[in-house]
Amino acid sequence: MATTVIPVQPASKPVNYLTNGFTLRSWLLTTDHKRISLLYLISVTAFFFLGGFFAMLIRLELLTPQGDLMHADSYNKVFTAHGMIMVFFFLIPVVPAVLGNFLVPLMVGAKDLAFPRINLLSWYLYIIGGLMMIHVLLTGGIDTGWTLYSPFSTQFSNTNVIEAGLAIFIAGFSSIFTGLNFIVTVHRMRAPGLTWDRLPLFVWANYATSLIMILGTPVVAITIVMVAVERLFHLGIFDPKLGGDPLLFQHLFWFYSHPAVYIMILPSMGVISELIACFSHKRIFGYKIVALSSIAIAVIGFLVWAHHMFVTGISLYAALIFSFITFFVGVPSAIKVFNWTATLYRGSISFATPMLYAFGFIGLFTIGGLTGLFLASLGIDVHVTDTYFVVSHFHYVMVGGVVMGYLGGMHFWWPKITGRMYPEGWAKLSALFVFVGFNLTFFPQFILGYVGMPRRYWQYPPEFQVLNILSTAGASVLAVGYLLPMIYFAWSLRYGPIASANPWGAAGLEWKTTSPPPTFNFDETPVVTWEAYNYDELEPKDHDGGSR
Ligand code: HEM
Ligand SMILES: [Cu+2]
Repeated sequence: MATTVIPVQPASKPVNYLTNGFTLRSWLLTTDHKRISLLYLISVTAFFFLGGFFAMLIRLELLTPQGDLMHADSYNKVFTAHGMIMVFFFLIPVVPAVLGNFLVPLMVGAKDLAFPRINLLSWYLYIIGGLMMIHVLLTGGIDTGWTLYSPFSTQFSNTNVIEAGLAIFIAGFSSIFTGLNFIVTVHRMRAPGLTWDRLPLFVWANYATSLIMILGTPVVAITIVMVAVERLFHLGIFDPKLGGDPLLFQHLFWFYSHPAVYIMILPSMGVISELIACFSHKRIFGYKIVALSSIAIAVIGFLVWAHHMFVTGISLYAALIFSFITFFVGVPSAIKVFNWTATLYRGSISFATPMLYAFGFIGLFTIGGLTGLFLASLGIDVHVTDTYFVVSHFHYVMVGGVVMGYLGGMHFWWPKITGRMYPEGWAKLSALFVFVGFNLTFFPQFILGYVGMPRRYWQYPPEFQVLNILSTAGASVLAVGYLLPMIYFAWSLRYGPIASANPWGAAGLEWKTTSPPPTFNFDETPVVTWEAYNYDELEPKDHDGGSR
């Protein structure tokens, strides 16, 4: 009698987005948003450490008042390299392109972003821009500062301004495409039942960021083209001798670059909302107003650019008005901070590493934001503009804010991204290093600026030395804090405990699929019938992660 024998399949590991093809080709030509996110993760991290290398050169130079590590020219090139790399190749892409790319489709319950190929194109544009920037550095560097101020950049600098500009221009398109992709995805691809008022705050934040990316980035792109055109053809755009106006450059530049600081911070704020909700096991207090405050920031951010120009000779009335409006941009940020604090109130708080970063964020961002209000006050700004006070302000928001949010998010979603837990003890230690190192680096700079140390000088009077030494010492501690996660994250890829689908007991669609997720994210389209952060209905976990 014939019996059909059904061959027994050897137990194979389930296919997920990581195991779905191992060739270089399957990575470099992927259209999977999760793989593209990892491509960004690797490249953005490389730029972070390159920018960090230049930061350490700056801090070493400033250890002594005489400036004996390098010449003035090299110093100009070093701080320009630091600023351009950190702003355009790290801070702007880091959270949207790494975490946003990974999470936005998962959080809205979609299979991928709306335009997967454009997503891949974005990464290539970023890489092309980045390689051009590196080429500039290898062939003599550029000395204009990251702001490229005219007339220096257009008439006097002998360095490669055009290629550096082109690098930024191309990276800008990467940013525009990412923004477009997010906007269309959020509008068109939400899972059934996922209404706007159920959307996770991280998605809201990326949505608002995308609006700024699309509306603002073309302005800086055009400005850079104008710089190139003026250098190449000597047209009078910014040069007064030819009928141009150097202030026009600053207006155009800051019309993008002020909103751009919110491109950097908003996604991190979104991360913080997710962390605070999860680790205090509560719905975010005032969910709606926190969501709308992202949009408010995006809108008001476009109205205040000239607060970077108080001492350029703009009319006193213009300065007064810009000073006045600048105070309003603090309001939505303050709303977020207040509402996070209110969420913590009576929450069942756990102190896992991501939450430590969230606390760090709140503290440092608050200092950064409040000193922003000092700078918004006309009289104070005239005193401290172009000093280390400003340097400290923006590092508190951009490093204290953006990087804290990013690291918090990386720890939180690491199990989702890799399927492994990181070692909690090491992570807490490095969070401590980051926080202490950060404050030791940048707090002295407030005082330095207040007592009159100008930024971008390579020498200084000896009385400023003690504070500079403190700052350099802090930078070394901070560097250790940033290197440690590299090591233990890499370690955890092999040795970390296997993570369950939802190791933190978190709400949100991304936790409803496996860790790491399958290629198309969900086996069947999820249907949402609950509010965001429905923590009341979820079992609390004791939040040490791991699989139980
Ligand atoms: C709370 C709201 C904020 C206010 C009121 C504010 C205000 C200001 C003002 C008035 C200046 C100009 C200072 C000067 O040049 O003399 C400034 C500089 C700066 N701010 Fe803020 N700021 C705020 C938040 C932020 C955030 C969130 C970021 C970044 C994530 C940021 C990044 C910067 C940068 C990069 C500069 C200096 C740019 C340069 O000259 O190189 N600020 N801020
Ligand atoms: Cu600004």
